[in-house]
Amino acid sequence: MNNFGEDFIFGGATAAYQAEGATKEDGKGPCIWDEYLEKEGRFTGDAASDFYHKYKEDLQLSRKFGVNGIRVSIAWSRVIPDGVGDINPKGLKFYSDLIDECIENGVEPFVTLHHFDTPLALFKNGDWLNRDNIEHFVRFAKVCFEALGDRVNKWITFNEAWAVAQNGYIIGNFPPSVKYDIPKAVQSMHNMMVAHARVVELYKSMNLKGEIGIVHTLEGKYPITDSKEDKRAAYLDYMLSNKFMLDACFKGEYPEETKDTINEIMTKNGGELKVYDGDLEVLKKAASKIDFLGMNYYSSHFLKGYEGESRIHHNGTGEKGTSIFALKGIGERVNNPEVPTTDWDWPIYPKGLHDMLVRIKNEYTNYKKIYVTENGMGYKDDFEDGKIDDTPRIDYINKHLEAILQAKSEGVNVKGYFVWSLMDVLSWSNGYNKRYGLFYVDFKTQNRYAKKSAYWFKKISDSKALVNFNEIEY
Ligand code: BGP
Repeated sequence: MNNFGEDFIFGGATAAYQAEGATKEDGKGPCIWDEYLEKEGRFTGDAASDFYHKYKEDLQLSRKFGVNGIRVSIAWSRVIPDGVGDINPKGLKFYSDLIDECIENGVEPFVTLHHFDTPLALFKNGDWLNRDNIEHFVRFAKVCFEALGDRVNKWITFNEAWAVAQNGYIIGNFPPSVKYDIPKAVQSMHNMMVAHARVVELYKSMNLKGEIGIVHTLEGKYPITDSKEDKRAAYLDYMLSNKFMLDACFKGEYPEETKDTINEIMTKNGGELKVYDGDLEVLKKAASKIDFLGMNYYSSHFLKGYEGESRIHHNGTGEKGTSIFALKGIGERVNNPEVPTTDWDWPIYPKGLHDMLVRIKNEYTNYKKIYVTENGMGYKDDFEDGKIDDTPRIDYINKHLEAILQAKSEGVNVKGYFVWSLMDVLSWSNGYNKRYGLFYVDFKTQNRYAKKSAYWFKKISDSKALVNFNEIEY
């Protein structure tokens, strides 16, 4: 199969905090990242890619380069500055204008409600470990549905609950910078799954014309050898990072095997999962109503059995080969010499995308459709007089698109692909030198320049099929 289909979305993804800038403008309240990045002192999100002021230009560029879908997220603290109180009309107006501009340019908006940026006060209250925040989130969602639900047809509750949990409580490279606390990570994931389910319920009760789903980051987990220990490590990592949440969203329960395995991991790490009265009923109802799965895919991991204490070094600078990742009670992620990696040590493994898509189709037979909502390659682009030849990125995306076509030919219903990112944006734990965009952003002037990948992407979008990138004139 070489054709993606007439209605396939060829999109570009962004997120509010990474793109908008204007962190203190027009009544926006603070989110946790303002305080966290200031304390860290390496870079800030104050200007980011200035999408708040330049979104029209970005959407015109999208149209010009065949990008017919965009992921944007709504900054909760732009709409409700302290997360719980008064609504900020200027915040809502910004998103309303943005949506109108998307529609005018023929770029379908996929709108995420939570992309890592919990309002500061609620974050300090415990973020997703505080169950009261579920209610506040449902109210925020209602405000957004009421204001934009007439025009937005694709809603996403959460972006990557696993990243929120893993980075905040296990790796410690996201606020609140806790390390190795697997029990907190699992509890916050469960609470987010309940919040997700409540918002799905709410949306369906409002009889709006659109669809609602969730975005998970789904990384393949492969044993590095055929040994029993390595296979077990891959299995445990898969359970914790992928299956726990997929079961919550698409089965509406934690089947015995998932429950037992998660409990085993929790016990080894000195904790216990608390499932509150009514949680499972809420999950069950939403599982029958969810319209799509958004899947972010960058990488897969190769696992080795590991019996020691947790040990992690996060490579947040692009110094190749510096990563360490071993988790107590699970396993160790190791280098596979046959698989290339990015400068940030992310294995480049398109087969993992294919395998995961097929696995979803086989294990969650009630899934309706999948959008690959993020995929792309972090790269230190060279800017040569406005020319950015990013052939390695093109090669990366091309291979992942091939994997999607392969999965489609095996019957997986994939309806769209979003490059992370539309233009260069802030990278949460790396700053501005880890670029992903189809459009280069000069962060001093905020000028945009189309990279070679943008020209190639246009050809694909126009023909709805893969094209040879060696033939792209640039
Ligand atoms: C995903 C996030 C995005 C984006 C991307 C790239 O997890 O949803 O927001 O940041 O990863 O990650 P990074 O910027 O760390 O390279």
